[in-house]
Amino acid sequence: MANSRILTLNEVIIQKQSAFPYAKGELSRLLMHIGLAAKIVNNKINKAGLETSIIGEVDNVNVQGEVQQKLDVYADEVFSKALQASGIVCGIASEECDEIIVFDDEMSKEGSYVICMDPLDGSSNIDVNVSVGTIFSIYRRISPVGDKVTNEDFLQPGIKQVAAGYIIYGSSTMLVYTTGLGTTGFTYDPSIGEFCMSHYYMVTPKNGQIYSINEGNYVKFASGVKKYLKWCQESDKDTGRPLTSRYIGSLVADFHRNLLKGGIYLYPKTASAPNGKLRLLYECNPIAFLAEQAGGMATDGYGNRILEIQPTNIHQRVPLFVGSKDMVEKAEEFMRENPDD
Ligand code: P6P
Repeated sequence: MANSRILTLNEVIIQKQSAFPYAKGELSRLLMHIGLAAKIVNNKINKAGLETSIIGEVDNVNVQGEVQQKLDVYADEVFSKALQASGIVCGIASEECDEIIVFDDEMSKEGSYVICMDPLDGSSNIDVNVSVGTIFSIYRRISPVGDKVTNEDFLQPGIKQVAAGYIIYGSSTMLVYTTGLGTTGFTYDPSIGEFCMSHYYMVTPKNGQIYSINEGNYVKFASGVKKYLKWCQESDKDTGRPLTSRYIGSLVADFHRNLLKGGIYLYPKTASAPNGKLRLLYECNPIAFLAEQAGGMATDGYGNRILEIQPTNIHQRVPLFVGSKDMVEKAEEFMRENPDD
């Protein structure tokens, strides 16, 4: 029956476009190009274990000071080419590139959108077959159409995002995105080569039993974080504790699990990382947008809503507390009651 047929990513994108009466279809086309790039990268990742030419490191350290994986470079190239081919994107800020990527061909200069992206987040997990992800964040440019894109086009607060999402290359490959009308998930069906809608309107549980943090940094955490973690680990039947610790070391995988089951992901600042590790533009803002659209919450642990932080640098880092609303609020309570030493 027609009404029970699975809807593909492109069909849902077009459907949601109708909610924007003045939409010219550009954002829809852009999201479709992202879906295409995701299929290409997914195909390569699925064979990574077999194609020794694509796993391992390249002889380069990126602007983050992280050794680049071959698949980091590959994913960056695939998404950059697909986005430039869309003719709608005038530039990209990528985790893999020190400076913004300016598309200065005539068609792209007329583009209305800019993209912030982490082409392959958690890529150090590739060689051990752990889930990794691509994260993207879409803004309308603020510089005049026809001019070359500038840094200011990317230094917009997260509340200005027109869309955001991630692809998780896991036991199945999913694309999860929002345009501000809720968070929707699609599962890739390789038999037809399409992302098929599997989670129409994702709502994250208000509370949860999972906390995700790298406890190897425990001694470097602020006292508020330490006391929150101890609270999570104490037994208290009334509040359903102790909670469960789950940490994959891949933001997209940890966030996706917590989004579905309920939970909190924390990457606090430490003495050695005074602004935390995660990047505002292409990790924290898109994840925060998706979390809020699913009823969750995202702050820096100090009462600042991630989406309202004014960026000052395209690779700026901020601490991240994201997930179930009651859990983020509880962690924030410990941070307020135990101000930094
Ligand atoms: P750590 C991967 O490098 C990443 O950016 C996120 O995907 C992940 O959650 C985090 O860093 C892991 O960092 O310091 O715990 O290894």
